[in-house]
Amino acid sequence: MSDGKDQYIDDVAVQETRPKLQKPRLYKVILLNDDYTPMEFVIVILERFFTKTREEATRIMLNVHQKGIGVCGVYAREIAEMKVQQVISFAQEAQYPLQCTMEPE
Ligand code: TYC
Repeated sequence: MSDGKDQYIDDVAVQETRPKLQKPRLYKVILLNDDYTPMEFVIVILERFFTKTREEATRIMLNVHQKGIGVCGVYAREIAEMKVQQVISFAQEAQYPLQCTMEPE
């Protein structure tokens, strides 16, 4: 199919490459503080679902504990959605009120 942009070289149609697709938006996965979820439980979540070292996980957890909110990682939309669900399910199973959400970067 011709869009009028084909070039003809030796009677062969050479189509221009398509314009590059936009890069997918990235999303911050955000953890919220509460008074009931144990610190150790939050650290385990950060290690298990966000592949943080114990030191990084402790730092992020304490930051959320002190500031009320904090970023666990930045991902493409589908990955961020999956991580939010994993955290919420894991916390629900343990009957902790931990909240996790996401927002575009
Ligand atoms: N504030 C909780 C406590 O004192 C710990 C905590 C940290 C809970 C981070 C949630 O996202 C959170 N046990």
